[in-house]
Amino acid sequence: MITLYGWGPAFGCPSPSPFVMKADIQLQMLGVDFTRAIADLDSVPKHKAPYVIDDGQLIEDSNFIRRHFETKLGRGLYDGMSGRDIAASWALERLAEGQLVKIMAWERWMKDANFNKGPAHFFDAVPAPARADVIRDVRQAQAAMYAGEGTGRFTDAERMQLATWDIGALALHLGEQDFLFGEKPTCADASVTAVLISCATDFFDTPLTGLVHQHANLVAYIDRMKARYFAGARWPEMAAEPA
Ligand SMILES: N[C@@H](CCC(=O)N[C@@H](CS)C(=O)NCC(=O)O)C(=O)O
Repeated sequence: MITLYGWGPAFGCPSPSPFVMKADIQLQMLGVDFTRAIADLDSVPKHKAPYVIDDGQLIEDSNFIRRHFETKLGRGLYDGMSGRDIAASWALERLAEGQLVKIMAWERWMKDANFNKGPAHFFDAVPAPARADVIRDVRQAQAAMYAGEGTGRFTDAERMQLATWDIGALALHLGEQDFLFGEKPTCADASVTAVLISCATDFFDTPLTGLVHQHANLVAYIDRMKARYFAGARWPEMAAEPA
């Protein structure tokens, strides 16, 4: 029995977490038969989702989930790709989930209006008397983290300039193709789509939505990937929330 732990639809996206979307897509790409369940972050050492339990074995982190099943199944998401395309694939993944995702998360967590309508609800289960303090502490820790790694030191305009370059590079690479490396989806499509969906949602008030929608090819690509991988995805009701 294989279970992917994460969270289902929220914020106008198939999951509030791009990493959960990525792992979900990659498991489907690999042909893994799995079910979905709500994550309990306190139950896992890294305190992050996605994680998978495969017949009692815990695998944390989307990249290691992918590696676990590639090893187990003896087939991989790079199969058939040239070395040059594999290198480009990894670079595109890192651009999306190492850079652009930080700007997306900053928009959700650091802008009060966005936070209040979105991530604040992750804390609805915290007893009311403690909730405001918990939220304040978590957001202060997030702000310190963003300041430390640099995203928080840019002005809004600078952050959006960086996002414009990131999103523009993804649009240029995709071009007229259906998927990043041609007619069939490959590894990086999972990660890139997950982050683009997270940026493009109109649930939040952020320039990122418009930056993605400026590129008709990206909008069509997102729709294509959503129809292929999320039309039939079934999640249980949220019973635990990310922190
Ligand atoms: N590198 C991890 C990133 C996972 C991640 O950042 N997950 C977030 C949700 S998007 C999370 O669980 N955050 C909870 C926390 O940091 O406490 C992966 O690829 O799986």
